[in-house]
Amino acid sequence: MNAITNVYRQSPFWATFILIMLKMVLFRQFNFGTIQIDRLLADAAAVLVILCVIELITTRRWKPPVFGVLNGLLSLILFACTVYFSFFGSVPTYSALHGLDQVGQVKDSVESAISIKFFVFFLDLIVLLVVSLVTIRSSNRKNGNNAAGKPLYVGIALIVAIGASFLYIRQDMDISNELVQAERLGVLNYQVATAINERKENEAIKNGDPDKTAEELAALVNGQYNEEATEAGTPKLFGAAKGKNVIVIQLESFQDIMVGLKVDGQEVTPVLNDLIANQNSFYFTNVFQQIGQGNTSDAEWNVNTGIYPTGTEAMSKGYGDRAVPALPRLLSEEGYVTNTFHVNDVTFWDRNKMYPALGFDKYYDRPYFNDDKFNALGASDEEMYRVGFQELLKHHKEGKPFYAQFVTTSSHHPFWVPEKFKHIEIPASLEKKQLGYYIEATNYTDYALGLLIEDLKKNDMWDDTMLVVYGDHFGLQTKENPIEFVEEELGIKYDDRIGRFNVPFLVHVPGVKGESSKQVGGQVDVMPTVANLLGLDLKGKGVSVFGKDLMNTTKNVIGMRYYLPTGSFFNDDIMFIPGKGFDDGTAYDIETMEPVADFSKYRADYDYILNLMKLSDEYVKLLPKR
Ligand code: GP9
Ligand code: MN
Repeated sequence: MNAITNVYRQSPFWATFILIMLKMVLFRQFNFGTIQIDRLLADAAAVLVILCVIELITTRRWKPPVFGVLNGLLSLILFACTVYFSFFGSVPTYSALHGLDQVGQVKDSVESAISIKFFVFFLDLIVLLVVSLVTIRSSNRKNGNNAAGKPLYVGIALIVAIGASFLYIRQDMDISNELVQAERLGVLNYQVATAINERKENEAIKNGDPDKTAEELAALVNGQYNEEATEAGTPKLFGAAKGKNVIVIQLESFQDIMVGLKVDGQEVTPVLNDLIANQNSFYFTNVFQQIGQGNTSDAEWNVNTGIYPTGTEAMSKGYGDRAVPALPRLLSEEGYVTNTFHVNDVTFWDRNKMYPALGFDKYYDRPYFNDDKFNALGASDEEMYRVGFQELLKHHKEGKPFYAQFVTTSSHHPFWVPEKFKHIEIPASLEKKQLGYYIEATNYTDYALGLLIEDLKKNDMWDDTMLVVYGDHFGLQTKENPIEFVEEELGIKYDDRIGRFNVPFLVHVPGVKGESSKQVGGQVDVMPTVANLLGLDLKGKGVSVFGKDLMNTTKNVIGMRYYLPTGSFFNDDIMFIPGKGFDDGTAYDIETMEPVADFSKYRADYDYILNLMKLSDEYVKLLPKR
């Protein structure tokens, strides 16, 4: 024991360096699955910068404990980043710290992302702590209060390490794929690269002009992807729901695979199935999630604004101080009452800022609902609809058209449905499995929606109301639901990207015969689609959107970031994920989900989507403050 203490006391710098580098190796293995020596050198440079600074500013006596604390801090960062990676599939940047206050509420989800092996990051610390406690009394305390030793060498090492880090960062600065960039630079240098890029972007935007951005957007879209702009006349179904009430339902963690699925002969989504098969709804089977760091709240943002989440922060947090030309704001101007309903606290994900930013007149959150203790987020979906419907009925009786959004939560991870709320029997093979819980939860969500529809019908409101339904994001974690297992249990074709990111999108327009469509789309397409049906002339109002009206689209490209690296897109044929750039990327056929070897003809789509998302970021950053 004394030997360990002595080694550590003699050279806390080197001991810490070696220990942290071992953890960097582990970090790469856990997250990237590979360890390359040249990449470890990038880590080493960054670690040396930190250690040299500490070495220079700490007196000898304090070095052992200070290096110990530093080791602890870095270990905690590596541990947290690994847990985050296992849940989101990306390396977090410093901006994810904003979300820390939310962690308590999604405790169950965080716990499920922690694997016992991740605790190995703390093993040495435990050993060091125990050993130093045991030997502390017997240690001779001849370490005086000297200044740091050999400052010249340390200074030179610091300059070399900063220089090396700088060179690494400069070389990989422009890689748009965050995952590749993080892997190449290492977790620490990656933070620096992100900060530099963000600063550059903000500088450029400070001198930006919203009209110029709108012009560039029009040129980009008209140049390549806007066939409706070249056609004469009004778009198809323009104003088909003009003056109607609008109810927009966001289904929590709802994947499209659940729609139409049967288990043991029972329909999992009888209500949605009925809307599609018997009630003439439009149903888009190839729509994909596009949320960023704000998760559920970002989906609310996407569908109301048609603007991409920047991915670097929750839109509610970053842009809650703006006046966004979103559907609620535009419809308020048309005389609509605009309400949103969500059983959780409105402060969760800063919705208290986002809702006014989107232009909602009023929000209904936790205090408005009787807590029937459905799950950690609060009351059940049926309680949300019960309260919400009473409000809508009032508007109806007062003759006011309304735009109402409902954000469901009953199918939130970990998908446990209290016994008395269950409406489906899952097969024995799925008992106590996440997939089994997921079926029960999505089935309940569907059931509760059915209650709202019944209320609307009973009160003669159904024929005056357009209903829009979509999913916010995936629910099934791949770790707990291996692809073969899902395919075998559900008897479907599935994969963990195309299949997992595919969410339902349905629109029921009273008196209009809808149909199912394979047209590819994303959540940013919801706003222009709904606007067209309501007869809102976005262009005429000077509103820019970054999605397309799916009723008038036959060619589409939508971008995804955060859950996939920037530059990833879905078009009508493939899902594409870039490597360092386009050429070393990978593509999968949307229909078969099989790899596509030659994707060279889609290069223009890659350039287009990078440009489009850049313009979207510019546009949102230039939006006026409220
Ligand atoms: C509920 C919601 C949580 O308030 O924000 O959903 P998540 O973002 O964890 O999917
Ligand atoms: Mn969600």
